[in-house]
Amino acid sequence: MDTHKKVDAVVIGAGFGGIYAMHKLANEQGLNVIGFDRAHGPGGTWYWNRYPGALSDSESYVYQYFFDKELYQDTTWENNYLTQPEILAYLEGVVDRFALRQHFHFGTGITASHYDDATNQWELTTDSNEVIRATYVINAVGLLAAVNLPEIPGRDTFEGDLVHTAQWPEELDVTGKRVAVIGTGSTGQQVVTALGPQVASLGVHVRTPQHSVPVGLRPVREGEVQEQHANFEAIRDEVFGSALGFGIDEVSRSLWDHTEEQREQIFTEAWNEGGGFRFMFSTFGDLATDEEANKVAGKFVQDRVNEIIKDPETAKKVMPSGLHARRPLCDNGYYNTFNLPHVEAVNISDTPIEEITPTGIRTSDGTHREYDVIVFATGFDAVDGNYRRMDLTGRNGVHINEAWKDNPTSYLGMTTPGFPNWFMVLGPKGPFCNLPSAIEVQVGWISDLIAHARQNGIATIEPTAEAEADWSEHCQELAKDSLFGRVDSWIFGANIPGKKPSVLFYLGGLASMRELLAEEKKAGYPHLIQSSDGSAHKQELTSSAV
Ligand code: FAD
Ligand code: NA7
Repeated sequence: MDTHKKVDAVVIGAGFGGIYAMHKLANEQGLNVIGFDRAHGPGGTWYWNRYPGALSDSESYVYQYFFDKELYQDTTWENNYLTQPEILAYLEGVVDRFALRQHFHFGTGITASHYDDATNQWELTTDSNEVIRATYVINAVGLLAAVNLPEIPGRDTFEGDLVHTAQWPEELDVTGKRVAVIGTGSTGQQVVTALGPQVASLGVHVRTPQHSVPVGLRPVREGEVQEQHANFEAIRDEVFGSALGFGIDEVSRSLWDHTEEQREQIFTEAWNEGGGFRFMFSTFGDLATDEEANKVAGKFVQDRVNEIIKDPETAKKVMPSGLHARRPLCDNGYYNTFNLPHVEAVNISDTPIEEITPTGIRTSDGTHREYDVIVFATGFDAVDGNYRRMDLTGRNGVHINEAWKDNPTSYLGMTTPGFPNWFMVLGPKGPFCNLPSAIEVQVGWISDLIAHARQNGIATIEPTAEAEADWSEHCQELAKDSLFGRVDSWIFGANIPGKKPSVLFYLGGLASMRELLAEEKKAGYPHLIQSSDGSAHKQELTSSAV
């Protein structure tokens, strides 16, 4: 690549978001676009998360692109959920099908993005010090892609294999080894369940036990996929016309309008069918907002845990308590894994990890457990993490950390004032739902906006400060009713030491989001500053700064 190459647009990231953005801009609009990903191939989340047991928790028939009917109908799936290799193969196939590989530079990270006020262009620097100038930047950097590797004392002295689940080395074979897993969120539960039968011993380090229900993984029934293919339009309309996009019934009935027997029956049916979002949103409409109703659901899960885990002492160590208000989890036999004789639950809330030694982990009760492999299933610096990991400045050299010093924010989850022609896919305060569907909606909107700017001689486009403030307030307002904000999890940025918790999502649902976006577009983007010479926002900044 030439240094100081000039292109119309740069796409950062080659997951669901970056791939579709590239297709829209390069193929449909014919722009000159370069894409970058520090991964050595496409796939994003599904390139990186190769840990054993990695599985979608959106069902196969909705965890897809819907922009192309033939693509949907040419894709098949073996089970009702997708494994990591299947999703990776699918995304690689999409890249080839739409001839997108030629536009991407893999194995290349973007370390800096600076807006140049004089030229209204972005200057991006790669990790090999190449510089690219672009009119537009599309950040599809992932909302669960900035790895969180906690600095546990002694971490780097460990002489065995220490891996994060999102950086799982393909050659790592844990068969017959002594393995520790730290973290029991969605990922921890999947990796524990997969490794349990394979390893010599497994120490599961549990800090906050979470509620989990069965995923209900099963092979597709005969004719099921063909039927889904045939119903493409109906499925697409249901997904994009719903709040969550998960293809589940989103019920509004209250738990309190049902007898105890009815509740038990409804929960049992959902438990038997499987799926975390189904258990939370298809049983009763008030589990995410009514604390007492939520506790009833939580108690149902606790009762199942007590039934499944044979040793009561072990059950206690992994027993969820408190609100069932994190991202709803589902598993493929997680609780059952603790019945294996060589699997030990270590409650590190009672006895925190004191240090990692060259040969194992020492907890505060003085116990030292020896391990060959330590797996960090410790999650991500979610949503804004990857933005803050770049040296990123907008107008007048204002750094993203300064712009987002109170909280990471946006207008409509995609744009932010002072960062003209700069777009985020799944940025802060975007929809909380089945994410490929959110991505399709957002990328479509961004692409239309760029087309609008080009057709109308608009040099720069960015939201007004007022629009962003209103959007932020709206998101806060919607989040107020949700119990999810009352527990510490990545959904509210409350999983990283030192990170200030904040509202990171728009909880109004995908369908409402689509309506808002359509209105904004139809009205000619009234909340965006559209400038023919790039100067409009400077005036806006001056007046709002006073
Ligand atoms: P990603 O797929 O995360 O891709 C972002 C890419 O950007 C990465 O490859 C990264 O390397 C690259 N990148 C970031 N910064 C830079 C930089 N500075 N320079 C160069 N490259 C950069 N969502 C669901 O809706 N349903 C599910 O069932 C589901 N399961 C999940 C399971 C796991 C284990 C995880 C981790 C996430 C899951 N998700 C799920 C969320 C998932 O991340 C999204 O569904 C989707 O894959 C996000 O796509 P994306 O393109 O926005 O980001
Ligand atoms: P999560 O859901 O953030 O889970 C991370 C887990 O790691 C959780 O159990 C944490 O315990 C634990 N953790 C984090 N830091 C530490 C330290 N320092 N010590 C011990 N334990 C720690 O991440 P996942 O990858 O499982 O899932 C993220 C999303 O990806 C998921 O929702 C799906 O959408 C896919 P804690 O709860 O903080 O006590």
